[in-house]
Amino acid sequence: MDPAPAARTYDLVIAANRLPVDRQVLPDGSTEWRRSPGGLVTAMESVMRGREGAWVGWAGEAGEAPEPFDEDGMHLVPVPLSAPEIASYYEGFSNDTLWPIYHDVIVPATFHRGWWQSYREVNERFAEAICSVASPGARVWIHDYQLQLVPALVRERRPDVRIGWFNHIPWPAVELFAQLPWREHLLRGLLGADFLGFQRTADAQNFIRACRQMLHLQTRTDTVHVASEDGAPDRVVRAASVPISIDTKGLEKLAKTPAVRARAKEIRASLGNPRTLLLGVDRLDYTKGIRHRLKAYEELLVDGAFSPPDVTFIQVATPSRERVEAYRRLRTEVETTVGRINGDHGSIGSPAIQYLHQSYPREEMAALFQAADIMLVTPLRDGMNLVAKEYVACRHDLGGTLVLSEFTGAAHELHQASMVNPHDIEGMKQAILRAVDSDPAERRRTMRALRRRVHDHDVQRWASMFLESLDIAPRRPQRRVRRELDEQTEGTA
Ligand code: GDG
Repeated sequence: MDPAPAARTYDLVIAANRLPVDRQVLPDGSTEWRRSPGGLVTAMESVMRGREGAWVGWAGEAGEAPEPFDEDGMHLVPVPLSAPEIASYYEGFSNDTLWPIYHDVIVPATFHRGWWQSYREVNERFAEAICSVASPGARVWIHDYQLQLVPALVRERRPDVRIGWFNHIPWPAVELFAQLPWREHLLRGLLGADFLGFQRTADAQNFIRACRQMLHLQTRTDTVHVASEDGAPDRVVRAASVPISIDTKGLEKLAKTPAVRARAKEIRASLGNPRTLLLGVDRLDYTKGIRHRLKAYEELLVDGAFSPPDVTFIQVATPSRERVEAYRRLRTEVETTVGRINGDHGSIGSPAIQYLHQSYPREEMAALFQAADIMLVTPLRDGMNLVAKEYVACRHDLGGTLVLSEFTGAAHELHQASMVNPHDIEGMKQAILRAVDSDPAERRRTMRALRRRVHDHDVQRWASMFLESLDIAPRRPQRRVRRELDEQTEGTA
């Protein structure tokens, strides 16, 4: 860790709820920062290479934040969060108010005015931190639903910078968004940006519709016209889809290593070399459709369609948001169901389902993907779902079948997957049975087509497309557009 000069500024500033590092305690009690392995970090590495970049985010621990520091060519600016703020801004407003609303209210959203107050305060703090490190005319790229007020807060302070925001999760239908008591504030916060990126065109369109219906702003296909309030010129904000992806080459390289290949074989052997191995990999989140998937699997066992050890199922459910009540309830439900399935259908040495409430290194995930014949990705709603793309990237052998929910962003790209509606349990059972009996030549053809898509559209391409869209986004209404808007106004007056 190198101390950084205090007043340095940067041409590219990334802001996300979390910094891309975790503090590790070493055996001698000292601590060091380690780069976290997520896709966002990899994507940003590729855009930051050769550039001077800063990253603003929470360091992951309550209380005072460490001083800014340089790590692997990136300037990291920790934003402090107190323990009550973690409960109100992060677990509360972000994960118990916004998350359910933006995911079709699969569970009811909780509204607390105190949480909103805290969300505003933390967003202010992020905006301050961004402005302190942004060079004149810098590009500022803000990530996700935790920071929706930041674009306008940065613009107020720094009209010279270009501001982009990317939403990793869906944008809900207007009727659902309308439930939020603070809906206008959130829209106004985002409209401080020049460019807003979404996973799907439908998400961008939902946002534009919300601006039209709730703020009565004029909109065109993919732009919102923001009229000036204080004599400043009118602005135009563009909202469009830029679907995120994975570091395809990096993951494929890992999946091809002898160690990962050997581990994939070992996993299958340890399960008694089943004819068919099913796999689910998710954060333990109610949006991921884990309960629906288990129901389909259990019914197939009850029907006698197959039985272990001939067919078996590994479900990795990475611990997530364990202090939020809806997540605790989900864990109890999933674990009760897994217990029942194993009790009814397992035998000594061959459980019907291997349930793992743990997180694993990347190598182990790549081995699991390679070992699995059928990958079950069945969310009820998901912005993209990177697991689906990761499975495809790891199948350099062209083996395996991807069963994919139509309610994921990934379904809009991975057309050749076996599509399912997770609410239709019967349909899901049929899709699993078709995958079990599928023709190997057809499977290879399908996997080849899926792999082409994931190769051509990787995370590096996503990041450069986002920044390009930010650079070319129109800031002012073009004359022709302005004339048309004026005509529309006259027409409606
Ligand atoms: C949000 C949106 C959107 C999971 N367990 C382990 C592990 N993982 C990795 C997966 C994958 C990532 O975590 C999860 O990404 P997803 O896309 O599946 O889902 P969210 O966490 O909900 O992410 C989502 C995404 O943002 C990006 O924009 O796609 O829609 O909800 O990469 O592999 N990785 C390791 N060990 C684990 O145990 N190493």
